[in-house]
Amino acid sequence: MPQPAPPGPRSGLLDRLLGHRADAMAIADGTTYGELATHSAAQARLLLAGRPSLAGARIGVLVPPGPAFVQALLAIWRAGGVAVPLTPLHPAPELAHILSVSAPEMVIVDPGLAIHLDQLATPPRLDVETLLAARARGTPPGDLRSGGTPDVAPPTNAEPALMLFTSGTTGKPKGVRLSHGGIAATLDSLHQAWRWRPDDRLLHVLPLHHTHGLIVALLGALWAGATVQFAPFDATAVWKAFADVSVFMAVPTMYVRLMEVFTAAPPERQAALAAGARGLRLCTSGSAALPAELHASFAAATGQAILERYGMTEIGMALSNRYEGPRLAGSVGVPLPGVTVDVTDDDGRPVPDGQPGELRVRSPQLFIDYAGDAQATGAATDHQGRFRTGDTAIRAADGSGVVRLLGRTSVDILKSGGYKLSALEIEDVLRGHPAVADVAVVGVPDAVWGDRVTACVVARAGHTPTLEELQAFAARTLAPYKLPRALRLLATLPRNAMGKVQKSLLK
Ligand code: MCA
Ligand code: AMP
Repeated sequence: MPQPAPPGPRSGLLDRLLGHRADAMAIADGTTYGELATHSAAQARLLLAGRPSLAGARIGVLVPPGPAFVQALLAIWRAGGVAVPLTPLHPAPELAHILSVSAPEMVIVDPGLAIHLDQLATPPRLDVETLLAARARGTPPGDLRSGGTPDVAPPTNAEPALMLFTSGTTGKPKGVRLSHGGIAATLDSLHQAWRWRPDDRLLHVLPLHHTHGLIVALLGALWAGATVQFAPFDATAVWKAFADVSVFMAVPTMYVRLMEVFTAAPPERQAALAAGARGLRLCTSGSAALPAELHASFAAATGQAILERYGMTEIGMALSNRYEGPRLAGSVGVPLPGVTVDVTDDDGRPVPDGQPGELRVRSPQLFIDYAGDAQATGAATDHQGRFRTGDTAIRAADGSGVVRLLGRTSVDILKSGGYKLSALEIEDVLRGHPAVADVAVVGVPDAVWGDRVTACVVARAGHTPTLEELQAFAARTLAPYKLPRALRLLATLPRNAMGKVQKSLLK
């Protein structure tokens, strides 16, 4: 028996993504918005297999960036499911953790990536080609909005749409549940702030298992009815592609790589590269601090003032430099539409402008919860409903409201190439190495990566572990971007009277 649709307004996110002009180009390979809408209806029906709704069931997606990923995402959402993006960068133990927390009822898999699931006890797999073929079998297109498929109950704004995994100060990565309404709030806010246009074309080079690549970039463009051009990140190719696009979004490490290519090029080649970049409407940076010198060198090369913004998996996007400018190097700007932020002391009381404190955020974009972790969810927000970011910030004393970030309140959270890492998670793995008696992981400032993951190791008697050995050992468990990039062998780790490692001394 079909069940009635859950109460509440239905997903504004889906309404928006499916409501664009049918002949407008969604993806640069030629996929139109009309095709995304009609095919995803047929594909949703395949996932439903006769049920009225997936009713919040999780569906894993191990599919590379491209039109198939977008189709899978829309199909899952139309069927009332929660998408869990997976990445082949994760070795089996990390995938196993994600699958254990998210407990998907099915994983949609690209045949080329299926090998990554082979060692794992996974739920049933659906070959993405089979999903895509749902249109080819001539399933009549339906339209959830017009009631063309009365057997399907569309999701509401309050329902979960995504589960994204992010590192915290304790334990393994947590599954952050984001709602349709929360994601829509992020996209609506960025749409206003950054003046997205339907004739924009986004060069998309970011991974899709995090907020930056998935929500800010991919869905940001699709919300606007713009065109997405996917490409793996390659600095030389990006310079070439600039001439064909209007928007580019990246983490600071990518701008470092771009400037390496530019600096190494002879003058006439530099002129050609710069000419391509000059036509961009918008270049943004986020996920980690963009060094002021990098902002300046990119501007000198291309005439583009990179617009830096700040966000977090749990809070969506909170702060951004103003589109109209000035785009201040070393600052993350002012609250985005719909967002309010406080810079507070430990008790949550706002500190005066010009003084540092913890950034706390109130926003319709906030997450639902950490999946299966009520305690962590409760601790993340204060009694006023503000999310405690763990980022230390300062608001300019000149009354402009402009915020600068000073770092993290916890030394155990690192950012490498835009990826958030838990020092404790890496330490736990390294401690399992037979030559390691004790270990502390710290982030040492690095011009390319932001934080350089540095393992400070006390070796067991008679052992001298090398960096390569530790990397090879940890690579069985951890994604490549979490591996230590430097090793310091020490006789002891500095500890305070309580026995806690003094990481500031190690750094
Ligand atoms: C790759 N490597 C890394 C990293 N990435 N090492 C440390 N940190 C990393 N992030 C290693 C590889 O394992 C390899 O090591 C060597 O560097 C070269 O690899 P390659 O892939 O060629 O690196 P790259 O292309 O030069 O640069 C990496 C990258 C990548 C493209 C910048 O890290 C990346 O895609 N970062 C984006 C992360 C992201 O999207 N974060 C958003 C989180 P070896 O030589 O030993 O094999 S969402 C978020 O933060 C919030 C919401 C927000 O505000 O956006
Ligand atoms: P994630 O958990 O991957 O969503 O990462 C969120 C964290 O990235 C934030 O808490 C910040 O520490 C960091 N971050 C994001 N944007 C910026 C930025 N523009 N400058 C400095 N740090 C940033």
